[in-house]
Amino acid sequence: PTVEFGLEAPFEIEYHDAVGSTNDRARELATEGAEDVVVLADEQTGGRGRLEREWAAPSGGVWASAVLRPGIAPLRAPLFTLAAAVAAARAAREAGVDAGIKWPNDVVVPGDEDDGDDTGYRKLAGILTEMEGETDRIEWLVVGIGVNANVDADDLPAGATSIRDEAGDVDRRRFVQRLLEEFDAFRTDLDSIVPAWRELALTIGQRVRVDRPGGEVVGEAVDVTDTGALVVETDDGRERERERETVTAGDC
Ligand code: BT5
Repeated sequence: PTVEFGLEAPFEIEYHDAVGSTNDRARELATEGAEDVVVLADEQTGGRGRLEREWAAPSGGVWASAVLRPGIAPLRAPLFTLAAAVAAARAAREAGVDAGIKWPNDVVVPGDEDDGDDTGYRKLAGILTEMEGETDRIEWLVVGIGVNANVDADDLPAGATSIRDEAGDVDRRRFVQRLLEEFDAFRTDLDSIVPAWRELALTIGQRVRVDRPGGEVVGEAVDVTDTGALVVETDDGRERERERETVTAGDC
């Protein structure tokens, strides 16, 4: 079911009232050769986060997955995750929400420590990027963007918030338009992604503990590299770069 969305961005929209996971449907389309298609659903019954976590996706949210064929090296794929986070944060800010970005992929709203996670951030949106291809070039990329739009935070896991709770309901069609137009603009200007990300980043200058399969890094987040890696100045004074990955990214 293709829906006309009045988009300026060149995406075709496949809309579902309900689907297991828009990323799974997008992966199917990607393996069939699709390009520049966005799978959009009102509700997901099997929404996925990273590392096989569950993503709550009740009716009223914006659950979207874009199929792209950017022909870039896998190392640059994380830029698309940052671009999606910036696009989601900007669209949320236009809707009146005080949204920022917590590295690597969380769109959050600052709050009290007893409300959100241990930094007080409440999570508004998350990104799940998946890809397939050779070691030197990506065949396809699926960028999944989940925004808690017109849903009650009470229906989400603890530490989550929604546009409804922060600022009242949005026109979802308009929101998706803004989101995809912002996202699309980054595709032709990859160099503009990290500067735009930095403007919204809440992580830089903060103490972080990054857990990842290779071990833990504790220190102060000082920068993000041009491939989207977080640079942490560790307590023993050394600087280390923690590369962002797609499905197996670290947490901080
Ligand atoms: C993410 O994972 O943040 C990526 C989420 C991507 C969701 C989109 S929706 C469209 C597309 N289709 C999919 O199936 N997925 C993508 P991660 O950083 O692993 O965070 C997951 C954790 O966030 C969970 O373990 C919960 O603690 C929490 N969580 C689950 N649902 C949430 C929600 N709706 N809002 C805020 N936090 C949530």
